[in-house]
Order: sequence, then C-alpha cells, then structure tokens
Amino acid sequence: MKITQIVVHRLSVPLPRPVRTARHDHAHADTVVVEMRTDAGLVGSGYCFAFGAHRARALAALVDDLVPLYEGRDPRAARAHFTAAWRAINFLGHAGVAPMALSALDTACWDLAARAAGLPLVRHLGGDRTRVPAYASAGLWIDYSMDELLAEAEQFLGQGHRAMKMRIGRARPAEDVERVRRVREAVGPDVGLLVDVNQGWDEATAIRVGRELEAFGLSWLEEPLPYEDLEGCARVAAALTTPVATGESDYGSLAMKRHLEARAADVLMPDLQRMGGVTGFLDAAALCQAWHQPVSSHLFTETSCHLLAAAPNGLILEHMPWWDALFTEPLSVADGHVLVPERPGIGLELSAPALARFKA
Ligand code: SMN
Ligand code: MG
Repeated sequence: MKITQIVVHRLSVPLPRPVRTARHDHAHADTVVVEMRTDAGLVGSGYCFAFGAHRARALAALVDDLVPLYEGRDPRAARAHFTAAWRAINFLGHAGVAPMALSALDTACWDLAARAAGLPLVRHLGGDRTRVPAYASAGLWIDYSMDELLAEAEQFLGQGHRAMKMRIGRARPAEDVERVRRVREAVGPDVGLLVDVNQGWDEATAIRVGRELEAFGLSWLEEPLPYEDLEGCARVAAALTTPVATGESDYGSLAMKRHLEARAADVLMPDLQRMGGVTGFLDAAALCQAWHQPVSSHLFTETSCHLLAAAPNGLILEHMPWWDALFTEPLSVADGHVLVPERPGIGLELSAPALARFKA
C-alpha cells in the first residue's frame, strides 16, 4: 500500500465565542488539515492549528516541506516515517512549528495504518476500551459572569458530562476562589471539577491560593506556573493535596521525560501536536506509565480518545468540540465518557462542505 496524494487545507475555524484565559484571547482556530490518500482508496486525516492566520501559514509551509517524506511510502510504517521526519526537522528544532506540522502528517498516517488493518485506532494499538472518562473543556472561561458560569456548568451536565474544567487566574485570586466555590456548590460534590490557571501565577500565589482551593475537592489544578518552571511546579505539587496537572505547552516526548524526572506534576497532559503526533504521544504515555503516573490529553479529542483508551494509565480525556464541524459527525458523550468510534482508523470522516466553508 502506498500514500499517493496528500492534500493540505488551510482553514479558519470560528470558535463559538472568543476564548479568554489568563493567557489567551482568540476568536478562530487557524487550522491546517492533512488529507492523506492511498492507492487502496483509503483516506486518513490529521490536523494542527495555531491562533493567528499568519502562524497557520507557517504551519502549512512546514507541512508542505515534510510531505515528500510521506508520499510514496507505506502508511503502515508510521513510526519509521516519524523517525525520519524527526531527524529531518533537527536543524529547525524539535519544538514549535516543525513538530506541530509533523503531527498532522503522523496522525493521518496512523489513521491510515489502522484503516488498513480494518480496526479502530484504539484496537490497532492493542487497547480494548470502548469509552474513556472525559471532561467538558469548551467553556467556563475566565471572563464569564457568575451567571454565565453557573448556566454553562448546568448545560454541560445536560450534555452528559460528569466533569468540567474552569479557567482561573484572575487579577484578584479571591474572585477565583469565590467562582470555584459557587460552581462546586451548583454542581454538587460528585461532579469532577478541574481548574486551569494557564500559567497565570507565581509559585507563592500557586501555593497560597492552591491551599484555599483544597476545600473544593478539585480533580486537578492545571498549569499553575510558567510551563518551563518544572522545579517550581514540583514544589507546588508537593505542597498541595490537590493533584497538579501540566505538560500541554511542552514539545516532544522527551519533554515529558524531563517533567517526570523533576516530579513536576501528578498528571501529565501531552498535547498531540506538540508531541509530533500519535507516535510521540504514545512514547509520552509509555514514559508516564514507566513512572507510575497517569496520562491525560490536551485538545485533539478525535485522536486522543483512541490513544487514552489504549493506554493502561489513560486517566481522563479533554473534550474540546471546536473541530467537530470538520467531520461528518461529532464524537458522542454519554454518562461522563466519550465513546470511542468503532469504525476503522480514528473513525471520523472529513466533511467536504466544511473544508470548503472554512477555507482560509
Ligand atoms: C487551552 C487551550 C487552548 C485555548 C485555551 C485554553 C487550555 C486547555 O489550556 O487546557 O484546554
Ligand atoms: Mg490548559
């Protein structure tokens, strides 16, 4: 089997409302989709994205640059192609746009490999779970009014979620504590509540406010500090009983190894595109397993659901539906879980009308 054609689509995917955190303010996800075709008639897909149209152009340029490493190859040798591509991006670097661009190709290639085997990606990887615990992540933004927070928490429960993530890190931490208190009170003690600081605090604030938040039984406190401060994050994790999560902003599976060596957090959440795709994510999950730590995910719900379902230490999936419209049908959520599609590959097909509608 050979990869015969790789089509690269540049898209501007509108977000349901501008996204605000301690670090972000964006209205679109500027997305690069890879559609990978074979001589067997199979089509695989992967995507990467940035906030900002020019940045997405840079991603697309890097994808174009790497296409020759995949064209004419057998998609079932996805790891071998990843290894060659990782070597090829050495000069540009193993962080930033190069691994992000590679991730779209690597993911499409694994999608094809599983399709060629006639198996859902989770089973191609040796897993047997058909659903994974998930948390609602597309909301509870830092700029919401209290009423908006409480209304959306209620909405998430109505959609079948049993866990959800709030963004905190406001200028006055006392407001964060009050907002968490109100949401906890509204959803009750049995719903998983996670908070994400998006690197908005320093170490002293993280320990002080983290201690105040201990009363609310949070499932985790995410990215309390600038992402590269592994030692500081380790001290925050050691000071709190609430689990600390981090890892989404760092690049390559070896970055996860550095986090593990530093005991930076209780849960790592590798980001598919920053890992360079499925290959790097699998390596990251295996490293966490070797350190007896659970692994979560960051964005890229369509592929990450398979990867966490296949990982013995897969803890909880971030459910981020921003890219749902790119596919002919969305992932289903029921009773706090994302149902992993039973169809071959990632089990989702790109929607031609969506690719046309969002064209940048
Ligand atoms: C996040 C990702 C993308 C945009 C805003 C916030 C975030 C998360 O840190 O964990 O989803
Ligand atoms: Mg985060």
